[in-house]
Parts: sequence; structure tokens; C-alpha cells
Amino acid sequence: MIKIAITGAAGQIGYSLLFRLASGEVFGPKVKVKLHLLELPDALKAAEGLAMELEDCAFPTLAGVECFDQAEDAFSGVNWALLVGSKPRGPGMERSDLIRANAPIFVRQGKALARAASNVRIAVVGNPCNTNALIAQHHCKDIPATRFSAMTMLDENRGKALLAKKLGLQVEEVSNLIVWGNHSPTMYPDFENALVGGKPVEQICKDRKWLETEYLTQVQQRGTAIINARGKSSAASAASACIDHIRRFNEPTPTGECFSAAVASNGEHYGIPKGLIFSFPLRTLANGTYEIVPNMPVSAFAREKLKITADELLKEREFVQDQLL
Ligand code: NAX
Repeated sequence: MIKIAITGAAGQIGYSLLFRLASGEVFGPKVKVKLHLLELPDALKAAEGLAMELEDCAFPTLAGVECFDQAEDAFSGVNWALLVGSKPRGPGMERSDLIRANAPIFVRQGKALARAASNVRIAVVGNPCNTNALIAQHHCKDIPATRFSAMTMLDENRGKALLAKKLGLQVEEVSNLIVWGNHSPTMYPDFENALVGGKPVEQICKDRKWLETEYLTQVQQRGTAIINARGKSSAASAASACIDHIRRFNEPTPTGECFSAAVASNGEHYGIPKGLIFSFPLRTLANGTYEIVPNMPVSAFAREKLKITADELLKEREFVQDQLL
């Protein structure tokens, strides 16, 4: 049985995510899952309604659903903690305000993760997800830093889909599209190392200018484009990316492939300062751990982009210095 805690369960992402977790889609038909839904006290009733709907699906893989309004109870004994809930960005709010507003949530949840199972994995989705993951990890010294990640899979999926559409191909023909850095507009979707039908993208797409400008901007600004069109932020695609994120950490990565997720830099790869939660190319190994893929070619163009996004994360770390004591 796998126990999964989901924070912000009654939010829009939760509504798309929970049914897929319960249905056996992620861990297979033979593994039972038990869901712990964490919400703010005001949203607990909505979480309870969601629990009723989950039960009504009669999924054979769903062993039970419990609702909580205290992180310490919700995280007790869990094997996965999906930290989705956070305060939304209000009108006129700068990113720095959002970071400071959310920091205390992740201080508390980081401490509460001490109650989780010893093999727990933590995936942070709530924004600003890299820095929130940094804070939670800092406050949970009992769990190795390698068990924390922040989600950049939605950016990878967006990057693959946009490239496939431009080239008139099926999305599964695009692989190894690594998104480096922060889940923010400074992220770098690395078209130089991406493959299309096993070949470097630039052998198929000769329009380097489009790749360097329009393509990068479209991936970086896709979240905003969706808000502008839908009037709400991405939810089903974020939930779907969360499913992909869990799967990628749960299953060995096929030879020659890699995926994007933000994890703690050990200071040994690509010049990224130690401790930053930075999105790298990763591979999950047969023993369930992951490695940062070493020695991926990084051109002068890419190096500049990596520096911009790393500098932004250093600044974010500065903003929350007082939460990292
Ligand atoms: P919603 O506002 O619909 O839901 C958030 C839920 O979190 C609410 O139900 C709220 O009551 C709950 N919540 C707030 N603080 C909490 C706390 N301390 N403990 C427990 N629950 C708490 O947002 P939704 O659209 O579901 O998005 C959730 C988060 O995902 C946001 O921060 C959003 O910015 C972020 N996203 C991250 C993405 C990524 O790729 N990493 C993409 C999608 C999304 O924008």
C-alpha cells in the first residue's frame, strides 16, 4: 500500500490529480493507494466532498481517503507528499511578495514531514515551487535532500508539444527536452539537446532564430497565455504533469533518455551553486535513486541562459534567508 498526502487537495489541480492517483494509473492495478487530503480549515468541507466523490468511483485500487487540516497528521506515514497548496498570486503582487507569503507554509510543512515514512518522496508543485522546495527541505533534516523535488515536468511537456506542433510531428517523437533552472519565465527549455525521432532538433528544424526566440518565449510564457485564454491557471495539464513526474521518479529511465525535475544541486554539475533546487536532466536508476545526467553539452548560448535562471534562484534564496535559519 502506498500512502500519498496531497496538500491543497480541494484546489483546481487537486480535482484533476486525485482521481488519477486513485485509479491505479500511476502505481499499477496491484498496488493499493491511500490518500491523505490536507486543506486549510475553511476548505476542509470541500475536501470532504471530494473524498465522497473518490469513494463513489469505487476504484479497486483506492484503499481509503482521509481529510486533515493539520500537516503533522496528513503527513504521518506517507510514502509520497505532493505539496500542491499555496497562496495564489494576488493582483499587483510581485514574485518576491509571493515568495515571502508562501515561505511560512513550507517551513511548517517541512518540519511536519519528519512524520512521513522513511522512504518518503516529496514533490513540490505550489509556486514558487523551487524555492518552496528549498525551504521545506531545509526544515526537514531527517530526510535526505535527494528525496525532495519541484515540478518542471509541465514545462517539459509544453516544450515537447509546441515543438511537435511546429514540426508537424507526433509528440512522442520528441524526447530529452530538458527544462533547466527555475519554474518561472527564466527557465531554459534546451532545444539544443532535444531529439526529434532520435535526431538533434536542429537537423529537422532549420529555423534556429525561431528556436532561440519565439519557441523559448512561448514555453516560458505558456502559463500566462493559458490564464489569459481560460481566465484561470493551468490545472488539468499541471495534474497530468504531476502524474508524469511521479512516474519518472518511480520507474527506471530507459537507456538514452532523461527527464526534467528540480532537485538539490550538489555543486558538482554545470556550475550550479550547491543547495539550489534547480531543474536538471535526470535519470532514475534501477535502485530507485536518481542521478543528474553529467556532461550534457552546454553551448555558450545555453550557459548564458543557465546563469540567468540560477541567478534568479540565488535571489529568491536571498529573499527567504530569514526562513532558512
Ligand atoms: P487553487 O488556488 O485552486 O488551490 C490551492 C489550494 O491550496 C486551495 O484549495 C487552498 O485552500 C489550499 N491551500 C492553501 N494554503 C494551504 C496550506 N497551507 N495547506 C493546505 N492547503 C492549502 O490552486 P491550483 O490551481 O490548484 O494551484 C496550486 C499551486 O500550483 C499554485 O501555487 C500554482 O501556482 C501552482 N502551479 C504550479 C505549476 C508547476 O508547474 N509547478 C503549474 C500549475 C500551477 O500554476
